[in-house]
Amino acid sequence: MSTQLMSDIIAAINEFDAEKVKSASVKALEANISPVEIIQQGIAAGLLEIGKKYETGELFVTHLVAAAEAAKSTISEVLEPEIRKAGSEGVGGPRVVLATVKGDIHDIGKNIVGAMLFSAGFDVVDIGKDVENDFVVSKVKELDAKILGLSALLSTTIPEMRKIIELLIEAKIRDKVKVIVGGAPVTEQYAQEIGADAYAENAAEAVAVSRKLLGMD
Ligand code: B1M
Repeated sequence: MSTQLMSDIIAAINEFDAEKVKSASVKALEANISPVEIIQQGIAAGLLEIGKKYETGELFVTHLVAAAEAAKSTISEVLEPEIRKAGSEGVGGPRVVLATVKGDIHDIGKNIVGAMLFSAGFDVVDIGKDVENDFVVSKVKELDAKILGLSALLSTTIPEMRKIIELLIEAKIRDKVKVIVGGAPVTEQYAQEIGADAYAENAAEAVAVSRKLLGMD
């Protein structure tokens, strides 16, 4: 049942059919599959297939856009509200500044990370995608953030993460904030290389490492 529903979502993403993605996701929720599982096993898996077809030249950027739109509407209208509803709504929790780095407009993963952190009680300030490095640092300072979460999906944009960490050092606030990095091309090793505090492979891990870094467990 659950495998069939996930296959339906993957197929709907590959058909760029937003209504089908939505109805299959609602069915999956009704079958007690968690919104996070629906995103990971269904929607993200479908997008991964689209990405592979783009890489081999079978699909074009317009297809990436169409698949992303089909995914985004279901996530924002159906699944994110479920994730947020289940949690403690970020009231009074440690503040997190979240951004997709400069030059990068991929924000589906970042938004899921934000919803999960919010649901886990963090006070999430999402400053968007394609964000200038100086702006990231100024927001961390202004909001006295305890965590800075950086997302990047392009191998050409991950170097911005290192630059942001350097700017935090220059601004003398590196010791005041924990930096967590994530996104498909980012690895544990890269996180260490650039002096980040942690790497998280997915949204659930972002919550776990944030809690760990702040000594909340
Ligand atoms: Co783009 N794109 N894209 N794209 N796109 C990829 C990333 C790509 C891998 C596709 C491919 O070739 N196979 C490839 C990058 C290759 C590379 O650099 N290694 C690529 C490319 C090349 C491009 C363009 C350059 C195409 C072009 O214009 N020629 C262009 C770049 C635009 C730009 O940013 N400047 C581009 C554009 C786009 C769209 C705008 C059309 C659209 C994004 C829409 C949007 O986000 N609003 C898009 C999409 C949809 C994709 C794919 C197909 C799907 C990405 C996605 O949303 N996945 C992607 C293929 C792939 O990922 N393999 C691809 C689902 C999402 C839930 O997963 O974002 O990985 P993800 O997030 C996960 C984890 O990574 C992690 O947790 C999330 C949830 O579990 N995570 C974090 C993410 N951030 C985190 C932060 C954390 C912790 C965990 O802590 C802070």
